[in-house]
Amino acid sequence: MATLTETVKKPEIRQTQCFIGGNWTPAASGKTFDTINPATEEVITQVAEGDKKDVDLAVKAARDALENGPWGKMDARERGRLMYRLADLIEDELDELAALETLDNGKPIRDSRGADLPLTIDCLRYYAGYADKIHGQTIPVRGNYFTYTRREPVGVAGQIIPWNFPMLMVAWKWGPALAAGCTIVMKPAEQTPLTCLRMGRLAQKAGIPDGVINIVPGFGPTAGGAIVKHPDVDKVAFTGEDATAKIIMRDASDTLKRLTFELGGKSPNIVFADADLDAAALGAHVALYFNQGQCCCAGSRLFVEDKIYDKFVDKLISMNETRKLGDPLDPETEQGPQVDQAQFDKIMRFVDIGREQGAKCVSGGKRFGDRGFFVEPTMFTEVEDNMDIAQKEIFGPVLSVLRFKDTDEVIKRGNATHFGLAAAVWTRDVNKAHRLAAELKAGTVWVNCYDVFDAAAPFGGFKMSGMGRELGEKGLDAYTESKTQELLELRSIW
Ligand code: TXE
Repeated sequence: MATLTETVKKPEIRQTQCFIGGNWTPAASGKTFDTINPATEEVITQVAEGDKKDVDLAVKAARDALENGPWGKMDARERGRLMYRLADLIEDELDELAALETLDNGKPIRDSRGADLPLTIDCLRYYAGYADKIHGQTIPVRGNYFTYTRREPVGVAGQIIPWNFPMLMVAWKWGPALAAGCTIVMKPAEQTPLTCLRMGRLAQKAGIPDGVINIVPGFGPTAGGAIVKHPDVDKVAFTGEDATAKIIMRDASDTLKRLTFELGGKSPNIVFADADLDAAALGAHVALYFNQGQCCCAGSRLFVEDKIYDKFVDKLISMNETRKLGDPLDPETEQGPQVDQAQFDKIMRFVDIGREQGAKCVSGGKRFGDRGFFVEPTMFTEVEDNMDIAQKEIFGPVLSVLRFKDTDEVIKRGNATHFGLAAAVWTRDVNKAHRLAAELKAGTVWVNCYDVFDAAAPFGGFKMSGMGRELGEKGLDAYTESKTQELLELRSIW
């Protein structure tokens, strides 16, 4: 990988204000909040702290852009063209945006350059291509009627996103919303507002009309809550914790908003003795430790078949020992800090609980260094199903390794969770692979691979891991209303 230039190491911070109706404005209250570099614990900059007043203005701008601006009348293909242009502008600034993402979030630059940015661009291009392919149907009803459906934009979409993949989450939300012709009020996570705001600027440069995209940085209960409760927001798309989704569901009930949720997980990653064990070990390592363990689909319950358990655990320990932690802007770094103090504290509490409940910590278990929110890659063996570290989402680099003996048993145990986001199975036996893929209750099941994402493949959760799907053609459903139009066929009367 090429060495980063000094400019990229210190990306310029250009947008820190609310983006409403095409204008960059301070919060109405005049308040700001600090955004922190998690690798150094230093303040990067202050960002406008939007709340209800700013959300009200943003919703008004979004409604106006939908009903009175050029967006509502624009040819679908032209909408797509503007989205392609946005993707191109992001690509032009790839290195700088990747550095900004790393600065604000702490993820290694090799990941922001190699994964977050390319996936962001790809997602926007995928949905740009969909803008003029959102079709209705003609339907042969009884009687002399010509009946057809049209898919209209759902309207003003409120979008609330987390901090673990800040730019990518913007693309997952903007892509289908813009393709469908909606307008947007987005709230980025308070930990990582910078790249979302920069994308607002690039959208403006791409020619996306004023008011189509509005961004209100701020906190959950205030700015987020105001979006959820606003009577003129038609739909809310949320990614984050299941506990927050429950609040959102209650807050949205008065206005009966359309809701889509992408929430947490405790995904089973199942390794059979007949698998390619080197590939499975690398897969298990990446499945959990990628992005500092801050992935909703992290393979956090690793089930390993009894007869290979010890050998497999040894392979995992040696990978943890050589994992390179440190400055996330160093292209060699594989693991950066957790996003903030709260996440760091939550993870360290789980490490204590794991020990107290009798699991064996065989790797890591401590803070790394004395500055920044770094946690050593940590692994527990002899984990039992009822322990907290096997039940709850830790969202950090803490792997729980469980032992199993046979297929029926592991399917049952794999499904014994209220989550159902992802699952994986490693085996050379094609029958076993198909059986597990069918019987594991999860939105995505990977076979002999993990974390394979593509804008074309729907993603989302069973059970308490979510509602609805993002990505793929399915991802458009949440942003369209189906309208049935019926016309009496006059010629049949004549
Ligand atoms: O999540 P929140 P947090 C999980 C993970 C993590 C835990 C807590 O286990 O440890 O959640 O993280 C906004 N009304 N995931 O506290 O609070 C908030 O401002 C409206 C899994 O960061 O759910 C932010 O923009 N909005 C996950 C967004 O919701 C509200 C990714 C997510 O924050 C709100 C992140 C409210 N009342 C965390 N309260 C995944 N599925 O990928 C908060 N928000």
